[in-house]
Amino acid sequence: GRDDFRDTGLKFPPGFVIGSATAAYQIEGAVDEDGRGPSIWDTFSHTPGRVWNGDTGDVADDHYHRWEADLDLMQELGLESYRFSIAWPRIQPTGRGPALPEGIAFYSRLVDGLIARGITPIATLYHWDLPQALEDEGGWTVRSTALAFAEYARVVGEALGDRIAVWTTLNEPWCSAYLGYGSGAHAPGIASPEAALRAVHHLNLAHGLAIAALREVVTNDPQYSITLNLHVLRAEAGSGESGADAVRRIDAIANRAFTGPLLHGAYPADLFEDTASITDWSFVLEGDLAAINQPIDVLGVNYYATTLVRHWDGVSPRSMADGHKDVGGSPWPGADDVEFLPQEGPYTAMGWNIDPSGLLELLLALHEEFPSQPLMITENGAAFEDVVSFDGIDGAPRVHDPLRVDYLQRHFTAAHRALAQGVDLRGYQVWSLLDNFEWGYGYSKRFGIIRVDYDTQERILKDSALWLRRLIAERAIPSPEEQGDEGRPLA
Ligand code: GBH
Repeated sequence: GRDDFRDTGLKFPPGFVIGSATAAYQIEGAVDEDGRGPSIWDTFSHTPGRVWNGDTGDVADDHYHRWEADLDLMQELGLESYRFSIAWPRIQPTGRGPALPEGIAFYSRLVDGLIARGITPIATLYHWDLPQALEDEGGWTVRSTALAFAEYARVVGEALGDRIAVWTTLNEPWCSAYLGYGSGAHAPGIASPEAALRAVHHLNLAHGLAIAALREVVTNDPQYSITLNLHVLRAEAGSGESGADAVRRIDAIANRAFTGPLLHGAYPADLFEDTASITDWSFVLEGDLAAINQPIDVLGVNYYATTLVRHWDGVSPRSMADGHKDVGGSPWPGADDVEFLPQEGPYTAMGWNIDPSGLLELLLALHEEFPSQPLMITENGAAFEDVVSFDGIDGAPRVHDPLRVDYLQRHFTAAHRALAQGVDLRGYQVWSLLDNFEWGYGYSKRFGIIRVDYDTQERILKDSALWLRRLIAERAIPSPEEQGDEGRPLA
């Protein structure tokens, strides 16, 4: 029906690239190998009390050693693209200096392996694993980190710049700035509104400088991009003007703080006003906005859930039901009088509400604000409490994950409706290929379409992986009942 987003049979056009995504620290493991330096996530995860159960990325999915078998799984699923990230500390262990040959070699093999299997490589330069040595100099709160990032982009571009189809500079700078330096829920675990806003700007600057550096060294004709987690904001029903103002406030800090400089060439004036008691933004130097405002070929969009807000009266206990752990700081500098409300279910295992209409709304809004800007869904997916059953061929282990299949079907439907309404949407990367290290939640949350047994490192294709294989093969949304029964364990 039209309302539940459970359409089937919808065809995706040729050129709409369907694949899956991961990030280095979440899957690679091998943190002490081949000269890799420590990152802020090594430090953070090894600090007691920071990550659920004391989990770390030390081993993760052991993808650093199992990359070839993982590429074979991607091929078996027929993935058209694979979005992965490059670990900065494997390339420059201290964040500066020449590229480490072993680090380059790993990603070079990976990229060659993708191309040999007909899979388009989408490379993200930064998915949160800042070299610890740069954090020791101030991390994203200081300008020198943005300059170092441009040098890192250059050395990676020199090595891989003949083979990458899409370069993404940063993954979700919102998380790096506001969870890393504002709330402290993510590495480096700092809780300072001023630090968070400084980080916003230096991340934006890093993006712009990195694109310029890449353009100087790459030899093929790639697409350049950045991936944002834009918030789809809704005001509490009946909250009137104060609700609308709460939306405006969060929209400024969460969304327009990035799309403003990146795509319009300016920070929004209301952001400066809302945060005036925290900073005068004097770290924005002359020329920075021109450097940031590089044309990009595709804007990456990560979408999981919507956000519901209202104005807080300052008296009643303030609700922060936004899925964030209470870690002391706020990820919303300058918005202490906004409340985040619980939303209508159903929910994923993260507690996030499932609402594919939010994805459609986001794509349509972006298309309206930036009509000539191509878009790509660089992450969408869900964690659920998966159960392994032994009802495959010869009692082989299977994972029946109908909730994930339903989640994906409904969000692919939203994407298709956006296409049908004229949005220039270029593709869809499902988060995630493998169960992996879910940041502050450690291994307690499973987002994979492939199950990982963390004792044996065995991979099992979940029903959702088989469903995606069918979608790609037919270029149409299959119904959940049409998944087939081909699941089997793979070593
Ligand atoms: C992405 O972060 C990351 O890129 C990826 O590494 C990660 O594994 C994946 O998603 C799953 O978490 O809090 O209810 O208002 C997403 C982080 C999740 C932060 C959604 C904002 C808003 C929903 N974002 N969250 S809610």
